[in-house]
Amino acid sequence: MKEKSVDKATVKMLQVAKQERLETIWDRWEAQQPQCGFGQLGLCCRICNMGPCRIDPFGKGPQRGVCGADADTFTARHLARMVAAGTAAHSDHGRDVAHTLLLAAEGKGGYRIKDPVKLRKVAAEFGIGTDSKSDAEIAKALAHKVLAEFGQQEGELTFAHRAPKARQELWRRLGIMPRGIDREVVETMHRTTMGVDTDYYNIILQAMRTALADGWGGSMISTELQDILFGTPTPIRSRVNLGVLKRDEVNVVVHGHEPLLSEMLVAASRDPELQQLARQKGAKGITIAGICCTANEILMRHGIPIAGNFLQQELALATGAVDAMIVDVQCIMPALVSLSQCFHTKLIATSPKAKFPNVEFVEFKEEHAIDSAKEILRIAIENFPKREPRRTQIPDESMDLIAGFTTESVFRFLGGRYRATFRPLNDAIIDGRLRGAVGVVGCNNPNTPHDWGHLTLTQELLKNDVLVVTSGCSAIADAKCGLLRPEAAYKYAGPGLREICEAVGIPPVLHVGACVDNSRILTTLAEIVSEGGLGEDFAKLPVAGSAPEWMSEKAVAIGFYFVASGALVHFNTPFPVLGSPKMYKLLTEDLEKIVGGKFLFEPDPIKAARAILAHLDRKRAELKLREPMYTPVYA
Ligand code: SF4
Ligand code: MSK
Repeated sequence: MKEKSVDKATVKMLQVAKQERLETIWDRWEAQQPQCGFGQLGLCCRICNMGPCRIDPFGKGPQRGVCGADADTFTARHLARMVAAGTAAHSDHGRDVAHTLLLAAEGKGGYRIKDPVKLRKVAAEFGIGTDSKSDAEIAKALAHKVLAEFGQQEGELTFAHRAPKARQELWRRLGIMPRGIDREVVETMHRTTMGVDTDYYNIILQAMRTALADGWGGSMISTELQDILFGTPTPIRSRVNLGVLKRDEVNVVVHGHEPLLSEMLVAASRDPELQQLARQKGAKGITIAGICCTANEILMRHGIPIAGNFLQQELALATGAVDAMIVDVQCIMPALVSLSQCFHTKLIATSPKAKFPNVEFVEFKEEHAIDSAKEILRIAIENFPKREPRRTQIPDESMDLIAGFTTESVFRFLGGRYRATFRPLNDAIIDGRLRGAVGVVGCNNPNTPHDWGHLTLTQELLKNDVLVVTSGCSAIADAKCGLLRPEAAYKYAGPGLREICEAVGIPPVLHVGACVDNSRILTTLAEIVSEGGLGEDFAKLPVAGSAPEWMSEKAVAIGFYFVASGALVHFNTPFPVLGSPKMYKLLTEDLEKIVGGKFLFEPDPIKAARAILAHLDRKRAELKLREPMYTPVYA
C-alpha cells in the first residue's frame, strides 16, 4: 500500500478497504491503465460533430482534424478550455459569496459582517465612500459593485489594480488585462469552438486573461468577501487526519468548497437543543470535521479539525464512523454514492448545482441558512444509532497544526505586534537568510503516491532556506506530516529559515487556506514588491509556485494566473500538450520572455525542487542580492 500513499492513516484504511472489498479511487485508476495516449498528448478533439478527430503522434497517420485543425490548435484549445472551467469554478464560488454578502447587508439568512475593517478597506478600493455609512449600507453597495464585475463588458477588474504598476502596464500592452469575469470565460469558450481562433499563441494569451480573471477576480473576491463575512483568519491550532473522527460522537464530515454552509453547520453544532438530541441518541457530542477545501475554510476560522485531503474522502467513509457526509460543490467523487451505501452513512447533497442520483438532497438556501444547517445536523444525529460498532475502524493517526496565515497576519507576525510591515521578510530575502519563497499548493492524484510529491518537494525546499506557503490539499498533506508546527523548523528547515521561525514563532510552512485563497499569495507578493528592495514587479522576485500532485482544471487556472503574473510554476505531470512541440516550448520557455513567468513540468519532486532553487538563485543574482547566507544543501 506504501506505493499508493505515504500517509499512515491512508495506508491503514487501504488495508481495511481491501479486506472489506471496498473499491477505491486507486482500484479505478488501475482499471483505467493504460490511459488513452491521444488524450495524454492532447491529440484528440471532439469539439464538433465532424469529429472526434485525432492526430497520429508518429507522423504516419492524419496530421489534421477533419476541419484542418493541427496539433497546435488541438492542444491550445483544450488547455484554454481547462483554464475557463477552472476559472468558472472559482468564480462561481465568488459569485455565491457576493450574493451572501448582499443577504447579510439586508439582514437575511443569519449571516453577519465579522470584519468591518476589511469591509471598509475593500469598499474603498471599489470607490465606495464609507464615511458616515453603516456596515450594512457599505456591504450592500460593495456586493452590488462586486456582482457587476462578473458581467462587466469593458474596463478592468478592480482587484487587478492591486498588482504592481509595471505588471498592470504589461497586461495592458499584451491585451490580457481581464475585463469582466464571466466575459473572459465566455470569450474563451467562444474562441475555442469550431472554426474560430486557430493561432495557438493567441489562444494562450486569452487563456492567461481568463486565468487572471480568476486569480485577481473570482478567487480574490471569494477570499476577501469571505473574510468580511466570516472574519479574517488569524493563526489557530487544530488537528488533522482520520483520527479526528470520534467513536462516541456523531461524526459529520463536510466536503467540498464553499464555506457558506459549513460556517452555519459549525454554528448549528453548538446549538444546545441539537447537543441534547445527540446525547439522547447515545452520543457524547457532535464532531464536525472537513475534507478538501471546505475543511481549510472552517479550520482557518474556527479551528475545526480536518479529516483528510482529496484522496481520503472515500477512506473517511470506509471508517464506518461517519454518520453524515455533507457535500456542496467541487472535488466530490461520484464514487461516494455507492460507497456510502455500504455503510449507514448518509450522503447529503446541498447544492442545486451538484446533485447525485439516489442521494438525499437538502437544498441549502442562504436565505434560510441556519435552518438548513440544523435540518442537516438533525439527520446526522438521527443516523448515529444506526452506526455498526463492529464495522467502525478509525485509525489512531492525527497530528496537531497551526493554520490561518493571511496577508494581514503574516504582516503582523513578521513585523512584530507593533510594527506591521513586510520589511523583515524583504530584509531576510535581501540578506540571504531566506533564499526565497515558494507556494506549494493543489490536489492529490492517484497517478502519484498520495502526499509524497507535496512532502518531498516541500522538505527539499525547507532545508534550502525557502519559506513555503501552502493551500488546498497540499496544506493538508503538510499538516498530517507535522510541517505546520513551529517545532518542524528544527527538524526540516535550513539554518536561515530556522532562525526566522524561532524568532517569530511561526512554522516553516504557512497554511494560507483553501484553493481560492491562493489569491492571498498574490496579495502577499504585491505587498513584498511595494515594501521595496526587491524590484518593481513580481517577475523580479525570488519566488515560485508548485502543484506537485495536480488533478483539477482549477489547478490549471491557478497555474496560469501565477505564470501570467510573472512566476515560475511547477506541475509534476505535463498538461496534455506534448503532442505539440510548439505549445510545449511556448509554455516552458517562450512565455518567460512575454510575461516573465513560465511552466516547469517535472515528475520527480527532488529534481523539481532543485530546478526551483536554481530559479530562485538566478532571480537573486539578477537583483544583485548577496549569495544565500548558508551553503545550499542541494549543491
Ligand atoms: Fe475534428 Fe475540427 Fe471538429 Fe475538432 S473541431 S472535432 S478537429 S473537425
Ligand atoms: S480541494 S481542487 S483536490 S486542492 Fe480545493 Fe484539493 Fe485540488 Fe480539490
